[in-house]
Amino acid sequence: MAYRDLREFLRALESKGELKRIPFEVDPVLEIAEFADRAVKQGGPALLFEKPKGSTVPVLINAFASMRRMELALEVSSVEEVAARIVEFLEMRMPEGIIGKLKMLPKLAEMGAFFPKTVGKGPCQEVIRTDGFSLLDMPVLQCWPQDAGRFITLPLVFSRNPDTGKRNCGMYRMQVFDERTAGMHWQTHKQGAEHYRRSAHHGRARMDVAVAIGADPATMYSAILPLPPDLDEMMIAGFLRQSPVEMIKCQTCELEVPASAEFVLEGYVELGELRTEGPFGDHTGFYSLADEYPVFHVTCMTQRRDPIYATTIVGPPPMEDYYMGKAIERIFLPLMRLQLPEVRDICMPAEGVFHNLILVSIRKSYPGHARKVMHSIWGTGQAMFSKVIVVVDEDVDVQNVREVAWKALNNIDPQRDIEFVIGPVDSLDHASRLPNYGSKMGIDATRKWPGEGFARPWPDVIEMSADVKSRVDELWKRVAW
Ligand SMILES: Cc1cc2nc3c(=O)[nH]c(=O)nc-3n(C[C@H](O)[C@H](O)[C@H](O)COP(=O)(O)O)c2cc1C
Ligand SMILES: [Mn+2]
Repeated sequence: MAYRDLREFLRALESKGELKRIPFEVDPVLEIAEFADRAVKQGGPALLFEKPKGSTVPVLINAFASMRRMELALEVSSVEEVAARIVEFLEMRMPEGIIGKLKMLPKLAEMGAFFPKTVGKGPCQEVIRTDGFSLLDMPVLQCWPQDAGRFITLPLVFSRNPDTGKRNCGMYRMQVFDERTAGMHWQTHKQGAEHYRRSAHHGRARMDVAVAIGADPATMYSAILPLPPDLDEMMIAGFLRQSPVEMIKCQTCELEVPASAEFVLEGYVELGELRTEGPFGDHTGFYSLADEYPVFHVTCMTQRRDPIYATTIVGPPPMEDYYMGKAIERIFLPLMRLQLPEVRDICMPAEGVFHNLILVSIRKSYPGHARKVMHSIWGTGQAMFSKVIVVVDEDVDVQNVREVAWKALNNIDPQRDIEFVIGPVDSLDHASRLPNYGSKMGIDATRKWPGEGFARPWPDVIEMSADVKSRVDELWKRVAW
């Protein structure tokens, strides 16, 4: 049964021993972040701060910060189950004959259950304020010492594509500037930024934006998924939770938000109005530099009567977002394999902070195959940001970073096997020659073939023969260690 809202998820975490309540006062300025960092590094539970200094609203952090909690969030025993469900749908074809078609009906009905549903009433509007509210009514964290201020770190930012009318929901952090305005940190490649550009193109003065904070976990999680433009995150959230997301109309703008949200900020960005945002201690483990971003003006704040404030911190890995990203890696592998069936597995190690390193194993079938895979990854959605791609043969376990380092470093002739390309890079890359533009590197660490001009024999990896191993298994028992 899908969680109705954040608090149902919280109860599930608590019943599984995955939540710790902190009953004493802790400061949302830096102190909560230090608790969260230590907890995640020690494999600790989610934390609920019942008395954040200066606020009556409890703070939830690290709710997704382990594979176990990701599984609880998505109500699966392994995130691979989500991948398997996706494969099942992708393989679904209209069967022959009337009986076959009848058998399909339950599946199609299940699909209908994904589409979001509009409701007239919802807990997120138990309290509605168009005046007399402040963003600082929420216990918004300052995460790191050099941060420019307090940042809302888990917001679900809703906007509409003015060309197609399609909704988007992305997670873009928001720096609180004052009681009614915040920075809108949608990076240039993200859908919110594209809607902003399209709105400007249409000569509009303003673009409506609504932000939900805290909802059922599948809905929250859908905001970070690297989906194609115009694919509704709320539909995918419905697929993940196997129940429609209930959406409610905003009070002051033409957008809808999840009815179960804890807080909703309704408002707009003024086209052309920019303000300095950052620095912010980012998920690269470095501060992202201050830059110009649009300003979000809040016209109305709605909330539950007894809201919980959901947040996270990012910083030196691994942090909570590593686990959210690891689940993306697992869930999106079957989708990647639709386009690239030769891909056996992929791994984005924590130290690579997603965009810096992707390890890919392939079943190599023709000369230059590894390079084709690299270019395909650079040409696919947010995988375009991959700064370093290492392609290995299918007998290398990419989940084992030490094995990849050992085999890949043996297998390369650097001048021959490393390829540089120029193109878009992640906005958070602080080393690129220009913001958002720089070079990327592909390493072909597969065995080289004669068809690739490699005439020498290729050696085998050293391995003991099976019969000797089993004989020594017996003898081994006679050695007293
Ligand atoms: C905790 C967290 C914070 C994030 N903050 C930002 C951000 O400030 N700006 C941004 O562009 N992307 C941020 N992201 C990544 C986006 O949410 C992600 O790229 C998403 O797929 C964008 O959705 P879109 O394709 O609909 O724009 C963040 C992700 C997480 C998990
Ligand atoms: Mn999107």
